Amino acid sequence: MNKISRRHAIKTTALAAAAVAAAPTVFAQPAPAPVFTAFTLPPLPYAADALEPFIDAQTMTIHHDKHHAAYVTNLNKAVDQMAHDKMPSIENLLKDLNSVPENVRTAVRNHGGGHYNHSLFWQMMKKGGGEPSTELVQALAKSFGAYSLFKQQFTEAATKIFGSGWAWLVLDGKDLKIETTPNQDTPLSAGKQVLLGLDVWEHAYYLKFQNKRADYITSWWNVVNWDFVAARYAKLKS
Ligand code: MN3
Repeated sequence: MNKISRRHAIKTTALAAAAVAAAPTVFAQPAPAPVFTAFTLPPLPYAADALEPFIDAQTMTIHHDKHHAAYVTNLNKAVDQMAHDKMPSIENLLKDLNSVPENVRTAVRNHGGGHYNHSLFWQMMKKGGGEPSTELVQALAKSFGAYSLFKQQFTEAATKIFGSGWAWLVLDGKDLKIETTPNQDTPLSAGKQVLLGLDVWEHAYYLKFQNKRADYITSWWNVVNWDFVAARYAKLKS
């Protein structure tokens, strides 16, 4: 091969190779954006119909599979804009919202709060409910006058929440208190530990109870997982 034809051959080969390399990109689909999954949806700790007839299966399914799932998805979208290598736990994100970058702080507050509150809420209920431990009954009596008065005051607080929010039994230092928060705000962001919480967003009861929040609350007392509450109290009070 003389010099010119060799150069031509090299050029032709190079062009062909470039064409082959370029060809797939003509038909390639854009790669989907990577899905960031720092946080995942925990499964319900029981079957969706386990709390029937007090909380219906359809509400549980939609509440967990759609509402809670959406909080997780939107929380992941928000924190995807933060440094991935030192992602705090959900507890630490919510405990110190001021340290969350301002551009995602509201999203973390809303969706992170939604994820955290619901993750606890599923565990705060169980089939068969039960009664608080003796230790917890005594602690509730000391703070609220009697266990029955605690239930009465908690019910009243939950009933009176205007719009969407939560009623809580919290541990504030060593004190038991009843509090409410709007939206998905969590007492953890105010330095308090949650022992028991009740979701009074309409999505938690509307299918079965429609506008009758009071009936939902009355029904919910039958499925409170007092073992879980007592275990949290024992762990967090010290
Ligand atoms: Mn909810």
